[in-house]
Amino acid sequence: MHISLDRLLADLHELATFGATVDGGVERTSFSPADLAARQWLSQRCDDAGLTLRRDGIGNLFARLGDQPGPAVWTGSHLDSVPNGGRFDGALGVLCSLEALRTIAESGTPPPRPLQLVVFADEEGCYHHLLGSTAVVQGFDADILAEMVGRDGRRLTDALRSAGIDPAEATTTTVDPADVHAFVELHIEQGVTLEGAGAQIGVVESIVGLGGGALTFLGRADHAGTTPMHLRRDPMRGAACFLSHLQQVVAEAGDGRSVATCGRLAVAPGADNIVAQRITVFLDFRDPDRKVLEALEQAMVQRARACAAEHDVEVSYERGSLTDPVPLDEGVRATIAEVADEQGRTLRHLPSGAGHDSQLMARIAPAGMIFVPSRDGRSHSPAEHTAADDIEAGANVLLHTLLRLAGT
Ligand code: HGY
Ligand code: MN
Ligand code: MN
Repeated sequence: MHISLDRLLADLHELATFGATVDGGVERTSFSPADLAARQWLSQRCDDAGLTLRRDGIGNLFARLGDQPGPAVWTGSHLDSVPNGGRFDGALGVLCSLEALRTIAESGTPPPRPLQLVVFADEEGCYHHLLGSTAVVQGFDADILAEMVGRDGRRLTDALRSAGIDPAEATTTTVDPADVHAFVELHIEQGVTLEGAGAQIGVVESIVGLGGGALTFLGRADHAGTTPMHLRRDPMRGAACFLSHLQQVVAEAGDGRSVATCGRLAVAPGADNIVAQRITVFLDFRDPDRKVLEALEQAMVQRARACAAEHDVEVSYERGSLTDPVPLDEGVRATIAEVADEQGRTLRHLPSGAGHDSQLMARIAPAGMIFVPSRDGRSHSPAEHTAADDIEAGANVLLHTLLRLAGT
């Protein structure tokens, strides 16, 4: 049994039209019109394939194949993208999962266990890092959900309503672990290891821990022309001081595998001719070891405090989320490696420096990931690309991994 590459590539091409950007990427931020349209299209494709559809209260989509009793083998990824992202991140995993389930359905020989495709909401953290899979695994209280505001300033509750979801449903999303036999996610590597090793299949060993938080430097709004430099309490100076030291903080507080960046700033009131009152520095920091991650977070906050004092402004810190690093399941990894080997694919075992929904699913079920190569390691950019023969290799390894986990 093998997938239909033509059909899979046609789906990939069509999906990339939702939120298409001029330079060949996609912009499908969570619950945007493009994201909602893509989810609608995907639901229709699942319906066409005879899968049974369900949506939960945070917007996760589920498409089930087979009504055999007992826990299902889950597979899937996400459809939302980062701003100005690529057409493969998340989308490839969803479509390879759909193609695998469609191929199994068409074979007419259902495996002993049911299978379920899942499309997780807001994996890219517009509202919360790995929102949908966190909701499946641990859930959110109503007051936490009510406070969530996206990068675009929209409240999550309003975004859910725009998707036709009653926010009250968003507090009842957790799944009984007994319903999940195993979880497998196919994803682009978003790094250079596979390409460098000439390997087509990556068997992911572990997923990095990732933290998000916001440092807010507070000064005093003043006239940009008439206020003498020595009288200013300009928060931009504190933020600039912190950012200029960030690389050194990571080198000193990290363990050589740590990374941190600021990909987004917010300035208020935000006019060229006003000395800013407030600037928020949004942080993304990662390490495979939770203790190092927390030490790095502390070191960044300390450095920010020193910079604020040096520049006569104040600073506060608010942690957004801290998602644990996880080892992936030995058994699922062995199955992926066996299947790849039987299919004559070159493989490589490697850790993931990107966060994935699998790191939440690993908390409730044996979870594994299949990586396929990224050209030049590029991702979170329209330059994202994976070659068709690597897509075919990955999708067939996924298909037979799912069949084996489903008891065939
Ligand atoms: O940020 C990440 O690692 C993932 O793309 N959400
Ligand atoms: Mn991503
Ligand atoms: Mn992703």
